[in-house]
Amino acid sequence: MSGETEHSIEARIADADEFEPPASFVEQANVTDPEIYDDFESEWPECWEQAADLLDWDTEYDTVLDDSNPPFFEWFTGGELNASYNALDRHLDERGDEAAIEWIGEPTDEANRTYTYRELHREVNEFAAALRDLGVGEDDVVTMYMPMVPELPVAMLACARIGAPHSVVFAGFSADALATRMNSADSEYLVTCDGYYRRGDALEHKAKADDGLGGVDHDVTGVVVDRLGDAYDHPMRDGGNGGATGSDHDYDALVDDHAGAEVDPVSRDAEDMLFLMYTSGTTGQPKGVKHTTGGYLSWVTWTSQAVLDVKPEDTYWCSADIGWITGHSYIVYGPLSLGTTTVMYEGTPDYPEKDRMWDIVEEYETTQLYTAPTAIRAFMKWGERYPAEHDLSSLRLLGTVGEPINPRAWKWYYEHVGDESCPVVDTWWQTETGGMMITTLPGVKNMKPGAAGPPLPGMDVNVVDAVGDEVDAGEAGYLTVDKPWPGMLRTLYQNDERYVQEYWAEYSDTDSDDPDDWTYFPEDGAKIDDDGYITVLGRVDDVINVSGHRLGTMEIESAIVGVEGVAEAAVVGGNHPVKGEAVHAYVITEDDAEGGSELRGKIIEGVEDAIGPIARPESVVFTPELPKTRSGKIMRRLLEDIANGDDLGNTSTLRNPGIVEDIQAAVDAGG
Ligand code: 6R9
Repeated sequence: MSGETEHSIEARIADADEFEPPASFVEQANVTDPEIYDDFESEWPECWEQAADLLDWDTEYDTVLDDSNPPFFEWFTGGELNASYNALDRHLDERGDEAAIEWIGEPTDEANRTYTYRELHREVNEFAAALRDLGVGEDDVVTMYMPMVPELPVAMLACARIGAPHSVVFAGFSADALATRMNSADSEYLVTCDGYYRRGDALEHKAKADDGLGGVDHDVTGVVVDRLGDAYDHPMRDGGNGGATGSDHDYDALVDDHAGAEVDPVSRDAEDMLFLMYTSGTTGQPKGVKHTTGGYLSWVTWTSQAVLDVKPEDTYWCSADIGWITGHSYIVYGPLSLGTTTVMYEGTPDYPEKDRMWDIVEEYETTQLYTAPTAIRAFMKWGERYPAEHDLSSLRLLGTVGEPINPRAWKWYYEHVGDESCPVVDTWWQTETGGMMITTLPGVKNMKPGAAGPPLPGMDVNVVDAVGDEVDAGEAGYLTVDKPWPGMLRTLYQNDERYVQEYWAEYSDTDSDDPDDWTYFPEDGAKIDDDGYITVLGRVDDVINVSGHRLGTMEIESAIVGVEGVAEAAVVGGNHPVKGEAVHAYVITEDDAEGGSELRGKIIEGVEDAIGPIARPESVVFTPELPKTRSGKIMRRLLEDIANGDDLGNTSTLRNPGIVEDIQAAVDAGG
């Protein structure tokens, strides 16, 4: 590149719409053979034996795919295995003294914690023994309401060891959200934490957990991790707590009491539940997505290897929170199954300075970084000098997940973080899919900023119109998946009917028992180009994606109408330069009362209490009416246009066309 000025490099990157994988990456990549696409297609579904072969099975499976009862597909049936054995025990001989987890707390003056595979194995065994003593049996759902502390993966793997499914609730969710999820799963055990650090403050989490337990309708045995020490003298329950009676136990004391204990990993049927993860959908009730042991673990292990190029000697970093599916699949299960070192960071990217991420990459010589577009847009805003101050040459691959990434942010990441020598994988997937579905295989395919890429090998993904016919290249349509895959959700917890309704009814012949008549609908819009690269356009249901976090408009609306003085509310997502989308609320007051700053404050508080600070509305606009169609449906599309400052187009089909201008005027006047 000699002679090329800084400016012209930028211009070249800005103009390019396709990038070849860097040769230095391809030379060493886990997957480099382009034939893999044709091979997987012709060998489907047996191609997925390759994924299952990455695991150790106690009993070999006899059938790769049982599709006799669609859409209740089953994978690797007859097989038995244990997820904690695959993540830990099998690495002990060769990698026992290598780091499994590098945990970095937010305060910079605190010692970081390294868990070797042997140490992690020991603590998982001890905690598994403790859980059993507390009464946890196979198939009992254990809830975890924990921030990014190492005891979270320990608890997940301890549950997996004894065959107890876990249900992790994001620590930023509210007490109410915890109660809803524990009630829905009939979960009688809660592992939680006294608190954690956020931008220098010690946040008191335990009081919030107790608040949540007040809304749980059965007894709950608790375990509390002491993260903050003297900084927070946290309450411990002893007997009563409103709704849920029960007592709390100190995590460290339990582990000490079981020092040296060994617990044989329970052989789980491939189709046994590994965990539940609640996620937002169209209705107010969160959906309990069920993932299984064999299919899920195969899927996240295979994709970690093929897409994230994980190797045992790597120091791999996914900066998601384990409270979301990305952390489950790509901080815990995928990387540990491959025996690599996985990094866990407690805090935010801008504490104490805006270079914290780069500081960590440099210090730990991180080889991969997998993060969200919202973070990349924030890095861009802060400026290129922060990554430039650090040696990031250890990085080999970059990844993004959670929302569409705009080409400008993609290129910034590629240039300023990856130094043009790391492929960027833009990975499309969902809580329900378990792991990645659409993205480039980084050692094989060219990258096109803005497009996630072609479907992974073995995937049958299409972009169709409203009646299911494939749309032409370049046209917007709906994403569909026509063949099952091992990592797919199996059902919604105790609600098979809703599972069929939510994901299959739209494009399937639901009376048919021919698997070819069944199509999975992820509720995303998309378009496809002539090379089969898919650009995902975003949700087509009532889900808002704020900083890569899925929020249901109905959940937010019901929180708002729960506030005294509110009669009706509509919530939409508007564009936001950093968060991707932001929440905008349009509210009708009771008795035509004037909405003022006091009510606005209560509405914001109501949303934070019901869901969490991530759902906090960016704007609250009071209006005497909402725009409605003649049949009485709220025209959210128009409210979105208002939120985005777009032209309003045709409003004549409204029952109350004048209202749109009134709302617009209210917005212009500052709400
Ligand atoms: C893994 C995860 C799923 C929704 C999904 C889509 C959006 C995720 C994306 C993407 C465009 C990508 N999404 N990855 N959109 N490009 N690379 O995020 O799961 O929290 O369930 O969200 O996120 O809209 O339907 P989840």
